[in-house]
Amino acid sequence: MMKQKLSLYFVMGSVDCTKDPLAVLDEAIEGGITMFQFREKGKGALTGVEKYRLAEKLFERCLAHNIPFIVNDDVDLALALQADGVHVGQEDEAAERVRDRIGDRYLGVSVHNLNEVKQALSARADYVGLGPIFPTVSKKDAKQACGLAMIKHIRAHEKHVPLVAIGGITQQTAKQVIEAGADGIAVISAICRAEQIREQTKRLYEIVMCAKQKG
Ligand code: TZP
Ligand code: MG
Repeated sequence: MMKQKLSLYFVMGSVDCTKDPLAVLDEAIEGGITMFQFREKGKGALTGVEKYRLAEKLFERCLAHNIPFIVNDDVDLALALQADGVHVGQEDEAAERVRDRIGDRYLGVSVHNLNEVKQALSARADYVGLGPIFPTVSKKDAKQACGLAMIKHIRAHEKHVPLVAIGGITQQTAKQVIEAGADGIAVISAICRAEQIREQTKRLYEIVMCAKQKG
């Protein structure tokens, strides 16, 4: 169930978009995304009531299409909206505490190595997000790219953990990422910066699904 939802995980905030975020999300949904994360971060990011209003509208779109709506690093916002879940990084509110606050909503945790995967699992995370796999333009403070080898390493030791890979993943690399053992790909720019969002999203979806079927 979770592994299916992670197949094509779209991460986005207003800063990532060159056009209306609602239009971007609509096209991405038409293209076949299976999960969405509202990540309102970086220079020029919305805050307060503006952030809340945008989140509310994006959530509405996801609800209408049965796409899980996850909030990055803002438990209060997730609870206020009754969102489907929360995603936190290693420097954010501790995963155990987030789990206690959100009950059985989805909990995702960003990880960079096997040790962090084990910690996330003991904090009762539903999935882990591993990355950056490749260099990324979308996260200023991203750690060094860990490569496909880290996916293989984690999968060798944690056979069942729902794992989504993130960071610099494109149509050219999606297949290798799945073959290395990821259950899905999480992308910002491969969708946000696509000239034809619906078409490019559809192509990504096909690549992931095809690779997963073979695995
Ligand atoms: N965490 C690790 S890399 C990254 C995040 C949020 C950014 C991914 O964006 P892109 O454009 O798909 O490389
Ligand atoms: Mg964070």
